[in-house]
Amino acid sequence: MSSLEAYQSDFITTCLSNGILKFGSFTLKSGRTSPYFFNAGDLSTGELVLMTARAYASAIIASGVQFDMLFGPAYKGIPLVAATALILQSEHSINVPFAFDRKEAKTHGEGGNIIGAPFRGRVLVLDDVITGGTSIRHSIELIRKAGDCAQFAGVVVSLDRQEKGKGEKSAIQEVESEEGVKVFSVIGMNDIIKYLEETRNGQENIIKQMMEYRNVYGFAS
Ligand code: OMP
Repeated sequence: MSSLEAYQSDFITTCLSNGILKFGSFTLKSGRTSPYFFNAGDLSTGELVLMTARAYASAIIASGVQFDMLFGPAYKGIPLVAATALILQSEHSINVPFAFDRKEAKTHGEGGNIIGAPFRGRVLVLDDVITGGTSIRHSIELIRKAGDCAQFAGVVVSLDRQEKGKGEKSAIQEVESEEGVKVFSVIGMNDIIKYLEETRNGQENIIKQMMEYRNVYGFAS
C-alpha cells in the first residue's frame, strides 16, 4: 500500500482537529450505521475553506483530468467550487469558469436553476462525499439537460467512502462504468485507516470499528 501524500495527511489532520471528520455512530443516507462521518458543512471558516480548496486543487492536478469548467451542486458544493476556482487561478494559473445550482426552481427574475457560467464543454463536478452515488447522478442529469454543448468530465470529492453501491461494484465503479468518466477524491476510507494506523495514538478501538465496517460495506479493490 502506498503511503499518503502530504496534502492528504494534512487534510485528515485538519478535518479531525476541527470536528469535520468524526468517529462515533452515525446513520447515513443509505440507512447504514457508520463508525465515522465527514461533514463538509462544518468547513465554515476562511482557514478551513482555504485548506479544502487547496486539497481539491491538488487532487484535480494529480488526477490529470481534462476539463473546461467546474460545477458545485447545492448546497455544500457552492463554497467548494468558488474557492477551488480561486485557488486554481491564484496558485496554479488555471482560470476556469464555474457554476452552481439552487435547490428550489426560481420562476421570476432571471429564472433557471443554474447560477454562474452556463454549462459549456467538459464540466468537472466538485462534490463533498460519495457513498452510494445518488448526489453525483443528480449533477450528471443537470449537465445532460444542457444538451450537446456540455459533457460530464468527472467528479472530485473530499471523501470516497469506498463502499459497495447497489450491486457488488463500489459506488464509484458504478458511476464510472455507467457514465464512462472518472471519479477522483482527496481521501478515501482506506486513507483514513492508514492515517490512524500510522499516527497510532491510542485509536485501536476506532481502527477496529472502521475495519469491521469496511468488511461489511467496503468494496475490496
Ligand atoms: P450518496 O449520494 O449516496 O453518494 O451519499 C453522499 C451524501 O451523503 C453526501 O452528499 C452527504 O449528504 C451524505 N454523507 C456525508 O455528508 N458524509 C458522510 O460521511 C456520509 C454521508 C452519507 O450519508 O452517506
